[in-house]
Amino acid sequence: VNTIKWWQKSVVYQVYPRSFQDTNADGIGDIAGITQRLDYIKTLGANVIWLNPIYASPNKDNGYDISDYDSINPEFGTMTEFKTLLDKAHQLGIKIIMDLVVNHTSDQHDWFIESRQSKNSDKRDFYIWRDPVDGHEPNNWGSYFSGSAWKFDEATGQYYLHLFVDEQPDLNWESQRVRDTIFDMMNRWVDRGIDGFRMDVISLISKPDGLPDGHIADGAEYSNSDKIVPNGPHVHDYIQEMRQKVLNRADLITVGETTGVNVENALKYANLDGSELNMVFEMEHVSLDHNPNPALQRWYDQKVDLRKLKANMSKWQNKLYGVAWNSLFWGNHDQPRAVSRFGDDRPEYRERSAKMLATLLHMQQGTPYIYQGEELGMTNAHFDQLDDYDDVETKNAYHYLVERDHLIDGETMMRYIQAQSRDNSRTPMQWDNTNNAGFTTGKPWLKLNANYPKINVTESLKNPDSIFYYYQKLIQLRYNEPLVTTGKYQLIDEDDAAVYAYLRQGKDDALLVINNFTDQTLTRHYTQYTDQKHVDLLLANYADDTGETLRPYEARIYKLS
Ligand code: TEU
Ligand code: CA
Repeated sequence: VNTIKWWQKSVVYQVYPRSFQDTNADGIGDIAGITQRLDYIKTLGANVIWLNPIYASPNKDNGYDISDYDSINPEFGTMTEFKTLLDKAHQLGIKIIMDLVVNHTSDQHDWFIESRQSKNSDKRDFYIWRDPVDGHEPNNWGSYFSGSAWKFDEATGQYYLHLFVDEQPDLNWESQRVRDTIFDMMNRWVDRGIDGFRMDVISLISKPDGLPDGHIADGAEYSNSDKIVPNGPHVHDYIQEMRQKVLNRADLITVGETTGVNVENALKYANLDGSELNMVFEMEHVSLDHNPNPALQRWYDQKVDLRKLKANMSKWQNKLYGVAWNSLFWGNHDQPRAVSRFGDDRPEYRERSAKMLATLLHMQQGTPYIYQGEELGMTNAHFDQLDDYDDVETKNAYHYLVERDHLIDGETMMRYIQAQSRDNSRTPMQWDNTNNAGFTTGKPWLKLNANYPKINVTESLKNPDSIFYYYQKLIQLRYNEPLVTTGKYQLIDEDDAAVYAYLRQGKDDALLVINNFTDQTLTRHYTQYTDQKHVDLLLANYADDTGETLRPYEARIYKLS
């Protein structure tokens, strides 16, 4: 029997520093702003914060292109300010985990600058260089952000691999020197007192032997790297080595962002035997609503069929039970806003459906992650001009799919961008109804969502019935009710396309969680589970209990004993 670890009972709040709180009127959120708002996160009840990258970076991909792992990007502040943030968080009982981006660096990192100088450079093998094949790219891999994953470098007549933008060259993890350099860097962060790492695309660090071509979908120019690169032959060796050389030094929380991972891979990455990471971010449940045309990947605007979502989430709940651990999330800085995507952001349903989604997710087994503003029910940006978007993935996709390859017309693409763009979740945090929502007194780096006068922290804290306070209760329930952590998951009625109901079974008790995923009033009987039981309503998103009648987006948690 596994003993419960602190990170299994934790709730993580994700802060996207750029968009959280600006304190010096430059329109960019900063570290001092996070420190200022720690009390807010404490009030919500999360006990861990994950910070998106705050390291030195030319910002070709908002900090995911790092030019110096040991310094703080001046636009966010200084190392001293970071230490203050860490100390104050610790005083409040909040841990801080850092984003670790080591699949690639910035092309402005010293290592790459040196690497590209000559074929004999001391750092040449820090990156993945290949000769042209028949005058073009070494293979047909596409970048996650459109176009080829290879860039030709005139200076030495070779291509380098970049799975993301050109300015994000991939590191060569096959080199022991690269690995040790990274592990040393991680150790310096552990020494600075941080509490863990969220490891960016860690499933991509080991490339398949021989870098073989992938399949090219109809209409596409390059193969989808996500189908060929993830979970390479040495990835588990590398992570186990990291465990030995870094992670075992402290009681850290580690979460691997594992694009392209399935349950079988996750059993290794996130095994409870402690040999690799604590948990993963898997992408399956946030890919079910992607375009059926593989050439268009995420770009689409249809909602997921609830039966598919149930089948997928249930698979993860069941197969990891007792052997591995998962994280639970609806959104992050790469995903659209949860309430707009999985719920219903029309004014009459927004709050109810946001609470329903939270119930559905937070009562599952795993460690929940709340993305900033989710606890307010912040919605997609609904920008209608391409110019209002900043995200490189979005801009590149428009350029390639519409302008270059003519796979889709501009109007349709704008609809897809409104549904799927990463900027939907990157608009500044909505604190109050003053100018720019209290995020900045300057010009914000990205436009705010126009609904901030209504949807903001001040409003939420005034209203005892707000989404915020509902999240607060869910978090307390996780801390106080062991079944939330340990109960065995059991899906009820997989064919029900409107209601997502499940049990978390204990030895003599259980939780029954019921979620109406629609705007309809429905009738459902769960008496076979409640018969002969003492039934307690622990939490619900309507004030009264109408029994077998489920109102639009109604969510209930019962304790059966
Ligand atoms: O994202 C990795 C990733 O593969 C996807 O989530 C991707 O961003 C997109 O959603 C695919 O459609 C991580 C970071 O979270 C992201 O912000 C970075 O841009 C990326 O890695 C590169 O570092
Ligand atoms: Ca600032």
